[in-house]
This record gives sequence, structure tokens and C-alpha cells, in this order.
Amino acid sequence: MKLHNRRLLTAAFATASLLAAATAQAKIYAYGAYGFNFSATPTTGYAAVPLTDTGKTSLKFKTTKDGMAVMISFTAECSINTAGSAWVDVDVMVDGVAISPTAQTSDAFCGADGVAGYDPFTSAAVNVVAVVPVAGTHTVEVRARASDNTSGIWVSDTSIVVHD
Ligand SMILES: [Ca+2]
Repeated sequence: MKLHNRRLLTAAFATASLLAAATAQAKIYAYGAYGFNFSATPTTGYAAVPLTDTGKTSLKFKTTKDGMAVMISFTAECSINTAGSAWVDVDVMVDGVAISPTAQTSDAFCGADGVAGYDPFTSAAVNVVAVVPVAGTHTVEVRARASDNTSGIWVSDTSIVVHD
């Protein structure tokens, strides 16, 4: 093979590799969307957030090897009803365990404006990466509460995607 042809062949392989990389897509393991209003006043703990239009509050997904990492993207319309200072605290949970950075109570998904009534409404989002120890079927859920345990929370129009 002449040097010229070898260079062309190398260039063709490089182009094919780039095209293959460009067309690779993230794998989706589970997803859900809830296109309705949801509010609650969970004075004694967290409320389960609806994740599908049928009101399911948990979704199943499968991992194929031990220690597999998945990304979970959660978005929602968010508001809180209080005349004071409080925020909506959400936890994204896999198999009942909250995942960082939501595994705490000071992660404000949205905050109050200090005026009674539900406002200001905003679209909020959080991404978490969960390293799932054992291959198999797992559960993802999202729970929410008011930081002061007395205010009303609004977590509506949710979407959730579990992907690689
Ligand atoms: Ca949290």
C-alpha cells in the first residue's frame, strides 16, 4: 500500500470513529413525567412526590453490573407557602437511600419570598449520581418537605430520568 493510500485509510478510520462517537446516545433506564399540580403540608416528615401522570411515586430501573453508576435528573415546578423564611427540601432516593447532594435538609430546591401564599413559582432541577452497589432491579423515588415543617410545599409538573 502506498503511503498516500495508507494516510487516506487512516483518515477514513478516524472519521468513522468520530461519527460513531457523535451518534452514541445516553441510555435511559427509567423516566417519568407528571403534568399536574401537587401540593402538601407535610408537618411530620416528607411527602412522596408524584413522578408519573398516573401518580406513581416510585419507578423501577435495572443495573447490569455491580457498582454501576447512574445519573438521575429531576426537574419540577417549585413553590412554598410561608410568610417567613423556609425552603423546599427534596431528596432523590435510590432503594430508600437519599443521594448526595440531596441527602441533607439544607439543599433548597426553591425558597420563599417571605409573603404568604404560593409564590414565586419557579422551575428547578437537580442531578445526582448514584453508584448502585449490586446489579439488579432498583427503585428511585423523590420526597419533599418544607424546611420548617409547617409551610405548604408545591412540587408539580415533575420529570425524572435515570440514565447513564
Ligand atoms: Ca434534601
